[in-house]
Amino acid sequence: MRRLLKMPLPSVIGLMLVLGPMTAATSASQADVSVTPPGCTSITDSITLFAERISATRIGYGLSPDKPTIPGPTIQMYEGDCVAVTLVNDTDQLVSLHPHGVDYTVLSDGTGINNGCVPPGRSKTYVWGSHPPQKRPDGTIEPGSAGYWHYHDHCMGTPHGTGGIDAGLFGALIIRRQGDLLPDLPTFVVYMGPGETINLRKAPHTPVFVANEGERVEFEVIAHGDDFHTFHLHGHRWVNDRTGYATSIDDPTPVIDTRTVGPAESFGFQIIAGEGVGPGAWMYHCHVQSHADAGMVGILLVRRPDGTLTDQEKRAMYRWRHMHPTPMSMPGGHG
Ligand SMILES: [Cu+2]
Repeated sequence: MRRLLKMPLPSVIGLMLVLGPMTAATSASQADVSVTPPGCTSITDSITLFAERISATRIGYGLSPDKPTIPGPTIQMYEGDCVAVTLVNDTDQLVSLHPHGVDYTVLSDGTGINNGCVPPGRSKTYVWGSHPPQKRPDGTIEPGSAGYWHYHDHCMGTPHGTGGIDAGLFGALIIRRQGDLLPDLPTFVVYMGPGETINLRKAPHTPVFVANEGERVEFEVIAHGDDFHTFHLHGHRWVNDRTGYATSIDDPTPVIDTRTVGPAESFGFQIIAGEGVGPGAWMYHCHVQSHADAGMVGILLVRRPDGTLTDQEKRAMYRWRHMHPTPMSMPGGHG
Protein backbone atom coordinates (compact mmCIF):
# COMPACT_ATOMS: atom_id res chain seq x y z
CA MET A 1 0.00 0.00 0.00
CA ARG A 2 2.79 2.42 0.83
CA ARG A 3 4.30 2.03 -2.58
CA LEU A 4 0.99 2.32 -4.35
CA LEU A 5 0.25 5.57 -2.58
CA LYS A 6 3.35 7.16 -4.04
CA MET A 7 1.66 7.07 -7.42
CA PRO A 8 -0.07 10.23 -8.60
CA LEU A 9 -3.06 8.27 -9.76
CA PRO A 10 -6.61 8.73 -8.49
CA SER A 11 -7.33 5.18 -9.55
CA VAL A 12 -5.41 3.80 -6.59
CA ILE A 13 -7.36 5.69 -3.98
CA GLY A 14 -9.89 2.92 -3.72
CA LEU A 15 -7.17 0.43 -2.98
CA MET A 16 -7.45 1.38 0.66
CA LEU A 17 -10.69 -0.46 1.12
CA VAL A 18 -11.23 -3.03 3.77
CA LEU A 19 -9.87 -6.53 3.47
CA GLY A 20 -12.73 -8.88 2.75
CA PRO A 21 -13.28 -12.21 4.44
CA MET A 22 -10.71 -14.67 3.18
CA THR A 23 -12.99 -17.56 3.91
CA ALA A 24 -15.28 -16.60 1.07
CA ALA A 25 -13.19 -18.37 -1.54
CA THR A 26 -12.61 -21.50 0.47
CA SER A 27 -15.12 -24.28 0.84
CA ALA A 28 -14.75 -27.53 2.68
CA SER A 29 -14.38 -29.49 -0.55
CA GLN A 30 -11.47 -27.30 -1.64
CA ALA A 31 -9.64 -26.99 1.66
CA ASP A 32 -6.66 -28.87 0.22
CA VAL A 33 -5.90 -25.89 -2.00
CA SER A 34 -4.91 -22.53 -0.52
CA VAL A 35 -6.45 -19.33 -1.78
CA THR A 36 -3.03 -17.71 -1.30
CA PRO A 37 -0.43 -18.51 -3.96
CA PRO A 38 2.80 -20.08 -2.66
CA GLY A 39 4.84 -16.92 -3.31
CA CYS A 40 2.62 -14.75 -1.12
CA THR A 41 3.98 -14.63 2.41
CA SER A 42 1.49 -11.95 3.45
CA ILE A 43 -1.31 -9.87 2.00
CA THR A 44 0.21 -6.48 1.17
CA ASP A 45 -2.88 -4.70 -0.16
CA SER A 46 -6.60 -5.26 -0.33
CA ILE A 47 -9.30 -3.79 -2.52
CA THR A 48 -13.00 -4.28 -3.07
CA LEU A 49 -14.59 -4.18 -6.50
CA PHE A 50 -18.33 -3.92 -6.96
CA ALA A 51 -20.08 -5.32 -10.03
CA GLU A 52 -22.95 -2.94 -10.75
CA ARG A 53 -25.54 -2.64 -13.45
CA ILE A 54 -25.20 0.62 -15.40
CA SER A 55 -28.01 0.18 -17.94
CA ALA A 56 -30.10 -2.56 -19.52
CA THR A 57 -27.06 -3.75 -21.47
CA ARG A 58 -24.11 -2.47 -19.43
CA ILE A 59 -22.47 -3.75 -16.26
CA GLY A 60 -19.26 -2.30 -14.85
CA TYR A 61 -16.80 -2.82 -12.02
CA GLY A 62 -16.37 0.05 -9.56
CA LEU A 63 -14.41 0.85 -6.42
CA SER A 64 -17.71 1.81 -4.80
CA PRO A 65 -21.26 0.68 -5.62
CA ASP A 66 -22.20 4.08 -7.06
CA LYS A 67 -19.19 4.42 -9.37
CA PRO A 68 -19.04 1.55 -11.88
CA THR A 69 -16.98 2.42 -14.93
CA ILE A 70 -16.19 0.90 -18.32
CA PRO A 71 -13.37 -0.05 -18.37
CA GLY A 72 -13.25 -0.89 -14.68
CA PRO A 73 -10.80 0.70 -12.25
CA THR A 74 -7.13 0.41 -13.19
CA ILE A 75 -5.50 -1.79 -10.56
CA GLN A 76 -1.80 -1.29 -9.92
CA MET A 77 0.70 -3.50 -8.15
CA TYR A 78 4.45 -3.70 -7.73
CA GLU A 79 6.28 -6.98 -8.22
CA GLY A 80 6.15 -8.73 -4.84
CA ASP A 81 2.75 -7.33 -3.91
CA CYS A 82 0.05 -9.78 -2.91
CA VAL A 83 -3.42 -8.30 -3.18
CA ALA A 84 -6.71 -9.62 -1.78
CA VAL A 85 -9.45 -8.56 -4.18
CA THR A 86 -13.02 -8.90 -2.95
CA LEU A 87 -15.71 -8.85 -5.60
CA VAL A 88 -19.18 -7.81 -4.43
CA ASN A 89 -21.82 -8.82 -6.94
CA ASP A 90 -24.70 -6.36 -6.88
CA THR A 91 -26.06 -7.56 -10.23
CA ASP A 92 -28.61 -10.23 -11.07
CA GLN A 93 -25.99 -12.17 -13.04
CA LEU A 94 -23.31 -14.71 -12.17
CA VAL A 95 -20.01 -12.79 -12.46
CA SER A 96 -16.36 -13.10 -11.46
CA LEU A 97 -12.87 -11.66 -11.66
CA HIS A 98 -10.33 -13.47 -13.79
CA PRO A 99 -6.87 -11.86 -13.86
CA HIS A 100 -4.09 -12.03 -16.43
CA GLY A 101 -0.43 -11.82 -15.43
CA VAL A 102 -0.59 -12.37 -11.67
CA ASP A 103 0.16 -15.46 -9.59
CA TYR A 104 -2.98 -17.18 -8.33
CA THR A 105 -4.18 -20.61 -7.29
CA VAL A 106 -7.20 -22.26 -8.85
CA LEU A 107 -9.35 -20.80 -6.06
CA SER A 108 -8.69 -17.35 -7.54
CA ASP A 109 -9.17 -18.45 -11.14
CA GLY A 110 -12.58 -16.79 -11.33
CA THR A 111 -14.05 -19.57 -13.45
CA GLY A 112 -17.03 -21.87 -13.14
CA ILE A 113 -14.98 -25.04 -13.29
CA ASN A 114 -13.08 -23.91 -10.20
CA ASN A 115 -16.17 -22.68 -8.37
CA GLY A 116 -14.96 -19.10 -8.81
CA CYS A 117 -18.19 -17.40 -9.89
CA VAL A 118 -20.03 -15.04 -7.54
CA PRO A 119 -23.83 -15.44 -7.40
CA PRO A 120 -26.05 -12.34 -7.29
CA GLY A 121 -25.95 -10.67 -3.88
CA ARG A 122 -22.82 -12.52 -2.76
CA SER A 123 -19.12 -11.72 -2.57
CA LYS A 124 -15.86 -13.59 -2.97
CA THR A 125 -12.23 -12.78 -2.23
CA TYR A 126 -9.54 -13.66 -4.72
CA VAL A 127 -5.81 -13.35 -4.03
CA TRP A 128 -3.41 -12.08 -6.69
CA GLY A 129 0.32 -12.45 -6.11
CA SER A 130 3.31 -11.23 -8.07
CA HIS A 131 7.06 -11.60 -8.03
CA PRO A 132 10.25 -10.02 -9.42
CA PRO A 133 12.43 -11.94 -11.87
CA GLN A 134 14.25 -14.69 -10.03
CA LYS A 135 16.64 -17.56 -10.56
CA ARG A 136 15.23 -21.07 -10.40
CA PRO A 137 17.21 -23.77 -8.55
CA ASP A 138 18.50 -25.04 -11.90
CA GLY A 139 19.92 -21.62 -12.75
CA THR A 140 17.33 -20.70 -15.35
CA ILE A 141 15.33 -17.51 -14.99
CA GLU A 142 11.70 -17.19 -14.04
CA PRO A 143 10.44 -13.92 -15.55
CA GLY A 144 8.94 -11.30 -13.25
CA SER A 145 5.27 -10.38 -13.20
CA ALA A 146 5.66 -6.79 -14.39
CA GLY A 147 3.55 -5.91 -17.38
CA TYR A 148 0.46 -4.22 -18.74
CA TRP A 149 -2.13 -6.86 -17.90
CA HIS A 150 -5.90 -6.87 -17.42
CA TYR A 151 -8.79 -8.56 -15.63
CA HIS A 152 -12.28 -9.54 -16.73
CA ASP A 153 -15.39 -11.55 -15.96
CA HIS A 154 -15.27 -15.28 -16.76
CA CYS A 155 -18.78 -16.35 -15.74
CA MET A 156 -21.59 -14.22 -17.19
CA GLY A 157 -23.45 -15.50 -20.22
CA THR A 158 -21.07 -18.35 -21.01
CA PRO A 159 -18.36 -20.25 -19.09
CA HIS A 160 -15.92 -17.79 -20.69
CA GLY A 161 -17.69 -14.65 -19.53
CA THR A 162 -18.51 -13.59 -23.07
CA GLY A 163 -21.68 -11.90 -21.87
CA GLY A 164 -19.90 -10.15 -19.02
CA ILE A 165 -17.07 -8.88 -21.20
CA ASP A 166 -19.56 -7.60 -23.78
CA ALA A 167 -21.47 -5.83 -20.99
CA GLY A 168 -18.37 -4.01 -19.71
CA LEU A 169 -16.74 -6.26 -17.11
CA PHE A 170 -13.04 -5.70 -17.82
CA GLY A 171 -10.24 -3.39 -16.70
CA ALA A 172 -6.50 -2.76 -16.72
CA LEU A 173 -4.11 -4.43 -14.28
CA ILE A 174 -0.63 -2.86 -14.26
CA ILE A 175 2.23 -4.58 -12.48
CA ARG A 176 5.32 -2.40 -12.17
CA ARG A 177 8.92 -3.24 -11.39
CA GLN A 178 10.75 -1.26 -8.73
CA GLY A 179 12.34 1.71 -10.48
CA ASP A 180 9.86 1.90 -13.36
CA LEU A 181 9.04 5.43 -14.43
CA LEU A 182 5.60 6.64 -13.38
CA PRO A 183 3.30 8.73 -15.57
CA ASP A 184 2.19 12.24 -14.63
CA LEU A 185 -1.48 11.41 -15.26
CA PRO A 186 -3.82 8.46 -14.70
CA THR A 187 -3.28 5.76 -17.30
CA PHE A 188 -5.23 6.16 -20.54
CA VAL A 189 -6.97 2.80 -21.06
CA VAL A 190 -7.99 1.97 -24.63
CA TYR A 191 -10.22 -1.09 -24.88
CA MET A 192 -10.57 -2.34 -28.46
CA GLY A 193 -13.76 -4.33 -28.35
CA PRO A 194 -16.51 -5.97 -30.36
CA GLY A 195 -18.59 -4.08 -32.90
CA GLU A 196 -15.66 -1.80 -33.84
CA THR A 197 -15.76 0.02 -30.51
CA ILE A 198 -13.30 1.70 -28.17
CA ASN A 199 -14.34 1.40 -24.52
CA LEU A 200 -17.64 0.09 -25.97
CA ARG A 201 -18.27 3.37 -27.77
CA LYS A 202 -17.91 4.73 -31.26
CA ALA A 203 -16.47 8.09 -32.30
CA PRO A 204 -17.12 10.83 -31.37
CA HIS A 205 -18.22 9.28 -28.05
CA THR A 206 -14.87 7.56 -27.55
CA PRO A 207 -12.38 8.90 -24.99
CA VAL A 208 -10.64 12.23 -25.53
CA PHE A 209 -7.52 11.89 -23.38
CA VAL A 210 -6.17 15.28 -22.32
CA ALA A 211 -2.56 16.09 -21.44
CA ASN A 212 -0.33 19.15 -21.46
CA GLU A 213 2.70 19.29 -23.71
CA GLY A 214 5.67 17.81 -21.86
CA GLU A 215 3.73 15.55 -19.51
CA ARG A 216 4.64 11.88 -19.33
CA VAL A 217 1.53 9.95 -20.26
CA GLU A 218 0.84 6.24 -20.20
CA PHE A 219 -1.43 4.20 -22.43
CA GLU A 220 -2.64 0.67 -21.90
CA VAL A 221 -4.34 -1.02 -24.84
CA ILE A 222 -6.50 -4.10 -24.27
CA ALA A 223 -8.51 -6.13 -26.79
CA HIS A 224 -11.38 -8.59 -26.46
CA GLY A 225 -13.93 -10.08 -28.81
CA ASP A 226 -13.45 -11.91 -32.09
CA ASP A 227 -11.29 -9.45 -34.03
CA PHE A 228 -7.69 -8.33 -34.21
CA HIS A 229 -6.97 -4.63 -34.10
CA THR A 230 -4.01 -2.40 -34.96
CA PHE A 231 -3.66 0.40 -32.42
CA HIS A 232 -2.07 3.49 -33.96
CA LEU A 233 -1.28 6.84 -32.34
CA HIS A 234 -0.61 9.93 -34.42
CA GLY A 235 2.51 12.04 -33.88
CA HIS A 236 4.09 9.86 -31.20
CA ARG A 237 6.18 6.71 -31.13
CA TRP A 238 7.13 4.27 -28.43
CA VAL A 239 9.49 1.38 -27.74
CA ASN A 240 8.10 -2.11 -28.31
CA ASP A 241 8.95 -3.80 -25.04
CA ARG A 242 7.56 -4.31 -21.53
CA THR A 243 7.60 -0.66 -20.44
CA GLY A 244 7.19 1.02 -23.81
CA TYR A 245 9.99 3.50 -23.18
CA ALA A 246 13.72 3.39 -23.88
CA THR A 247 16.06 2.81 -20.96
CA SER A 248 19.40 3.65 -22.58
CA ILE A 249 20.68 5.77 -25.47
CA ASP A 250 21.59 2.64 -27.44
CA ASP A 251 18.46 0.64 -26.59
CA PRO A 252 18.09 -1.66 -29.64
CA THR A 253 14.35 -2.27 -29.17
CA PRO A 254 12.33 -1.31 -32.25
CA VAL A 255 10.48 2.00 -32.12
CA ILE A 256 6.90 1.74 -33.36
CA ASP A 257 3.71 3.77 -33.73
CA THR A 258 1.31 0.89 -34.45
CA ARG A 259 0.82 -2.43 -32.70
CA THR A 260 -1.53 -5.33 -33.28
CA VAL A 261 -3.66 -6.69 -30.43
CA GLY A 262 -5.78 -9.81 -30.57
CA PRO A 263 -8.43 -10.97 -28.10
CA ALA A 264 -7.15 -10.81 -24.47
CA GLU A 265 -3.82 -9.34 -25.53
CA SER A 266 -2.68 -6.10 -23.96
CA PHE A 267 0.30 -3.78 -24.01
CA GLY A 268 1.27 -0.38 -22.69
CA PHE A 269 3.75 2.39 -23.25
CA GLN A 270 4.76 5.83 -22.06
CA ILE A 271 5.35 8.92 -24.17
CA ILE A 272 6.01 12.61 -23.57
CA ALA A 273 2.90 14.39 -24.84
CA GLY A 274 3.66 16.49 -27.89
CA GLU A 275 7.38 15.72 -27.81
CA GLY A 276 8.97 17.00 -31.00
CA VAL A 277 5.55 17.72 -32.51
CA GLY A 278 3.84 20.21 -30.23
CA PRO A 279 0.25 20.58 -29.09
CA GLY A 280 -2.57 19.20 -31.17
CA ALA A 281 -5.58 16.94 -31.49
CA TRP A 282 -3.74 13.70 -32.18
CA MET A 283 -5.91 10.80 -33.25
CA TYR A 284 -5.50 7.29 -31.96
CA HIS A 285 -7.40 4.63 -33.83
CA CYS A 286 -7.60 1.09 -35.08
CA HIS A 287 -5.75 1.00 -38.38
CA VAL A 288 -7.90 -1.78 -39.81
CA GLN A 289 -9.53 0.64 -42.23
CA SER A 290 -13.07 -0.68 -41.93
CA HIS A 291 -12.79 -0.55 -38.13
CA ALA A 292 -11.57 3.06 -38.18
CA ASP A 293 -14.33 4.02 -40.60
CA ALA A 294 -16.88 2.38 -38.29
CA GLY A 295 -15.84 4.63 -35.38
CA MET A 296 -12.82 3.00 -33.71
CA VAL A 297 -11.18 6.39 -33.25
CA GLY A 298 -10.34 8.63 -30.33
CA ILE A 299 -8.24 11.71 -29.54
CA LEU A 300 -5.13 12.45 -27.53
CA LEU A 301 -5.56 16.18 -26.97
CA VAL A 302 -2.16 17.69 -26.19
CA ARG A 303 -2.65 21.23 -24.91
CA ARG A 304 0.01 23.91 -24.54
CA PRO A 305 2.25 23.46 -21.47
CA ASP A 306 0.04 25.97 -19.58
CA GLY A 307 -3.07 23.91 -20.29
CA THR A 308 -4.63 26.19 -22.91
CA LEU A 309 -5.84 25.08 -26.33
CA THR A 310 -4.50 26.46 -29.58
CA ASP A 311 -6.97 27.79 -32.15
CA GLN A 312 -5.99 24.87 -34.35
CA GLU A 313 -7.04 22.46 -31.61
CA LYS A 314 -10.38 24.19 -31.10
CA ARG A 315 -11.10 23.87 -34.81
CA ALA A 316 -9.89 20.26 -34.87
CA MET A 317 -12.14 19.28 -31.98
CA TYR A 318 -15.12 20.89 -33.67
CA ARG A 319 -14.43 18.92 -36.84
CA TRP A 320 -13.87 15.75 -34.81
CA ARG A 321 -17.29 16.03 -33.18
CA HIS A 322 -19.00 16.59 -36.51
CA MET A 323 -17.22 14.24 -38.89
CA HIS A 324 -18.41 10.97 -37.37
CA PRO A 325 -22.05 10.28 -38.27
CA THR A 326 -22.34 7.40 -35.82
CA PRO A 327 -23.81 8.56 -32.51
CA MET A 328 -24.45 4.98 -31.37
CA SER A 329 -22.28 3.00 -29.05
CA MET A 330 -22.15 -0.66 -29.84
CA PRO A 331 -23.22 -3.22 -29.01
CA GLY A 332 -26.33 -2.49 -27.01
CA GLY A 333 -26.78 1.27 -26.98
CA HIS A 334 -25.22 3.98 -24.86
CA GLY A 335 -22.88 2.92 -22.09
CU1 LIG B 1 -9.82 -2.91 -35.26
